[in-house]
Amino acid sequence: MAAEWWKKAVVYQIYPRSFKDSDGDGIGDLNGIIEKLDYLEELGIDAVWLSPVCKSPQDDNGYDISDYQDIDPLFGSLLDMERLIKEAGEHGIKIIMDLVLNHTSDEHRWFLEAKKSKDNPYHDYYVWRDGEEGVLPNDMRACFGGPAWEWVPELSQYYFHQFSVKQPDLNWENEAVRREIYEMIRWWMDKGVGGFRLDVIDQIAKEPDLKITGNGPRLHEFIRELSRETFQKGDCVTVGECWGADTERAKLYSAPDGSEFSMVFQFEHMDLDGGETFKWNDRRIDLVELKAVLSKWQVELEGKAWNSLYWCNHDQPRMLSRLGNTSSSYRETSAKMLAICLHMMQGTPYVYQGEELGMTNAPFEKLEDFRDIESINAYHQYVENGRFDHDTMMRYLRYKSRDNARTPMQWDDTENAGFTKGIPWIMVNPNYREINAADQMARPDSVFHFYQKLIRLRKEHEIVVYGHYELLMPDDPELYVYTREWNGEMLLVVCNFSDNERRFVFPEGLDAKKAELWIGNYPEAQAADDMVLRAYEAMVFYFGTQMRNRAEGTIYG
Ligand code: TEU
Repeated sequence: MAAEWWKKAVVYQIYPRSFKDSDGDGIGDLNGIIEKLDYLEELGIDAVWLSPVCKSPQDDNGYDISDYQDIDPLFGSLLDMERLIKEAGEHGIKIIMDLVLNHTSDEHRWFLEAKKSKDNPYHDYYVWRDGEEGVLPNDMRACFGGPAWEWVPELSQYYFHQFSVKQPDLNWENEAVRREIYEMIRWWMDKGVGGFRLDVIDQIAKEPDLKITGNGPRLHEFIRELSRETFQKGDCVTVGECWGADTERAKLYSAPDGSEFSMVFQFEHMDLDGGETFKWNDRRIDLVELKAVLSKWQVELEGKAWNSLYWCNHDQPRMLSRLGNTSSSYRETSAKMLAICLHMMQGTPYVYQGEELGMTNAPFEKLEDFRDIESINAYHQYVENGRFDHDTMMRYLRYKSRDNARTPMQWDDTENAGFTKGIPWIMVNPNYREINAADQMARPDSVFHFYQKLIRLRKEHEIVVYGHYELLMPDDPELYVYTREWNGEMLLVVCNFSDNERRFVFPEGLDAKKAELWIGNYPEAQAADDMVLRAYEAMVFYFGTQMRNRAEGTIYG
């Protein structure tokens, strides 16, 4: 396996509007991020993925870009961005930008031109269909509710949008669009950007007449051209957001020859509690299914592609509220357990802001507390068509809304969690008095220091980066146990996902006396051949000389 830098890296995701506000307008900004570079360096991360900061009317919090080559004044200026890239570099941190290439804002210059007439040179930058008012080209729906077609009376045409009406889809069939995009990316690369996260990139090769959005017929052709014309000219890390990726596709996206991306974000583990009403329910993820999915990705990609590892991002509720336990007795313990479980796997881990503090979902009370277009539209859709009553939908929103991830970063226990001196754009989670960075940085047993240690272990031991993964006890509904193996060394990772005490017997052939406890989430933990795991207990044991005989399936030391 080639030793690309990003295989050893840990990435931290920042949602800029919620990270740190430096100018008191209630919205986080680039200078706020610069203020916190010491914090990020202390955590030990190698790169920051910034959710979009380009110019945008903010209909979808920046995922609707109106100028790819400028910074939105809410966040600062191009000069601030250049300073961030430079100063982050001085802290050993690369900046990964978010490229939203499936669609632009309807306020992008290209779309404003495109709307002027059918023979405007920019018209064909977007996806249009002739039609009649009220008679839609087909019944495709947009991800944020409503039809995927919007009528433009001046042209007697509909344009296609997979997301909001303010996010018209770009027409990737048009070579001129692709060329402009490549040029823009190279411009950012020249500014010293270390990589890119590619928003819904598996939806660019759409074929609306065939009702195809994801995984379109020309998808990999487009991605290879994109990669060749841009990323391959530098040393970028690239991660594609691919809701439709299975392990077979991931092997194309993340092929070791570098012809597409470094890796992709897959969503199989995030979708395990989805269902007929999309994500709107209050189901819990089943551990046996979770283990099966994550293990499939670990095993099938080994040597053939590269995994990204994540529990949280700006589109997901907090994993601690989903799979862990947020009661005061177990919050930190279960946050650490989740961290161990993910960070000892093969792949590049992504830490979402606040995850390293054990931040939780927020106690939103009213619909007016929400800011997210998806959540608000879903409320109207499901309540107005009678599918759910108000209380049920509010319960689902509280559990699953994207806004759970978007409440401000909790820096300290002063007003607004130290996030802003102004009025925050979205409520601050009132638990900031207990959960905040200042407290955790001062406390050696905090979640923050636990993440710091896990990140350090990855840096110090190749087995964490490259070790071969194997799942043990696949059917156990409460324990997640796996091993990693590398050059005669072995790790045993044991996680109790339940609040029950659980007996755990060391796998045959592994001698507890030879186990070195690398890290655990309870004080006074100790290896024993037959042991009792406490609620949410998790441990990583290292064996210097243990080997598995693959052929016989036995372990010997
Ligand atoms: O997300 C892609 C996407 O499909 C989401 O809308 C997803 O369905 C939803 O978040 C699940 O709750 C990306 C961005 O990450 C997201 O923030 C944007 O809203 C979206 O693309 C449009 O650009």
